[in-house]
Amino acid sequence: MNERSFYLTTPIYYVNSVPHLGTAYTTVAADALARYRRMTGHDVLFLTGLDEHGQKVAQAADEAGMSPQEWCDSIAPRFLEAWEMLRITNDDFIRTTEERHKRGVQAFWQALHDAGHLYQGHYEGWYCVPCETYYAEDQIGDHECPVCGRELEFIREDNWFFKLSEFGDSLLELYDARAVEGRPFIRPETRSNEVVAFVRSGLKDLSISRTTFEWGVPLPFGDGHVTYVWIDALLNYITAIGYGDPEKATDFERRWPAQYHFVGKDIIRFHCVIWPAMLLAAGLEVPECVYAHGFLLAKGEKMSKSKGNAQTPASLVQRFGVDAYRYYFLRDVRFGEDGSISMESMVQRYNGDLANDWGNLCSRLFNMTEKYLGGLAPTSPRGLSTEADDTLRSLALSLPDKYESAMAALDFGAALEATWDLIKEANRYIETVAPWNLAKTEETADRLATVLYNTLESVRIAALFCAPVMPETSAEVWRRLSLGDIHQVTDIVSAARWGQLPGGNRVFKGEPLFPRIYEDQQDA
Ligand code: ME8
Repeated sequence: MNERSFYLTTPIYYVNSVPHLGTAYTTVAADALARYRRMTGHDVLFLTGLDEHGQKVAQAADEAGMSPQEWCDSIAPRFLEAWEMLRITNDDFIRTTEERHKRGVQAFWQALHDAGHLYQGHYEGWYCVPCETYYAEDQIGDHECPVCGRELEFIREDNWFFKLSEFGDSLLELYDARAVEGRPFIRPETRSNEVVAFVRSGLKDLSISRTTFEWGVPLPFGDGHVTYVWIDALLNYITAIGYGDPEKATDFERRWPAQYHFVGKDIIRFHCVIWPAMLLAAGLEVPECVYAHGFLLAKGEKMSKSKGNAQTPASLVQRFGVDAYRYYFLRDVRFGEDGSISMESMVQRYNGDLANDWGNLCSRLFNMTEKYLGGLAPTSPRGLSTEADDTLRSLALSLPDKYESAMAALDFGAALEATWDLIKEANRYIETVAPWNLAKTEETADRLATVLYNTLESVRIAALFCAPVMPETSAEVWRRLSLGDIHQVTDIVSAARWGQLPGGNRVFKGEPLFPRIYEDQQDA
């Protein structure tokens, strides 16, 4: 594996729904990390995509009077458009109906079959079509799905089985070994208890094929059997990077294992139990980490389309702009935990953090540069600095380390907070040193230049660290400072060294980055 390779994935989303705040949440978080890792010089591969097989999709297509493929082809553009709107920089987009995927799935089955991990048997039991999940008799009450509450279907068919039950000990060893090495496989660590308890309670073999419908990847050795959709879906993480394609063997070597699978906590067992067992059976390495974040809650309930409590990403982006959208979800909801979202808190964050703190700082500063210095950045100051100068500068100097620790812990909120410490200090600095007073007499012209330089430099650095979360406005701030394209930065630590704003750079005032939203606009 390439040392700098950074392979990051989101779940592949079901095409029975269009993108919503939940799927956008995981995708935006993954995008912020991918962008940051590109800025730390990593060779990033950021994958997302669509889960297009299974009974649920076949049923949705049927209801719409389309073939399953036509149905998938009609939904896929909705995801592509949404991710473009949210400025998602995925490097690849996999659809499980693609040839590269189907070939990989079949190669995988053949490998497991040859290694003796599969057998034919008879399955009888309860299945939830919306969740595409089998449940044991003791998990269900009145034939209702323990997760979504919908009616279960009784399934009775001949299936192929994967000997999942043989992997319990290896999985427990994996969780333990990784924890001891300080690189837990399941994060946040609080979630691993649930998984460990489940594995300890004993694993049952898993039915991995279906014969009652055809919409899936055919097993290479079982007449009329198609792959159980969850197994099909999990394999996307390796088929996308060339598993099963001899011509892509080096790409696969370079990329696997993945650094992170970002998922919601609803699908943790598939990713932390079934997936690593499948990989162990195939003699493949297990990913570095599955990170299972919490649920977004609206009015205390899990947001979902069926409950009618979901805003759409498009409606919020239209109202707040894409950067504010991304900022809100990563700043206000602690990644890893459930978090309530509301229009009120979004307006508050927008007006407080973005319009007041960050937007105002830029406006005031660029205006003063125009007014007092003819719109040209001063040269790097020489001479003695004051305590206020030192405080500001040392905050800027400490930001890269604080930000890196926060991102390594996937604490987007803490990374943004650290950036805001600098932004707030820059605002305080302006208030304390009052450039408008220094501008009154020629005697303090040097001091005025120093003060504006220090603040411009802080803004230049703050924009760098805002960029993974707020790519548009950060790029705009750099443009207004006549700097290069912020998205080309591949060494954020060097770029953030103090004193690199070239004196004489033209500084443009521009329009407010985040125009205030007023109360009467709130219910619009
Ligand atoms: O499960 N809060 O796809 P899916 C936060 N195809 N995140 C949420 C959320 C909420 N309220 N609702 C959904 C599938 N999500 C399978 C995945 S992967 C091999 C196959 C996010 O379309 C979260 O990431 O139902 C969750 O795990 C995912 O959407 C489920 O997406």
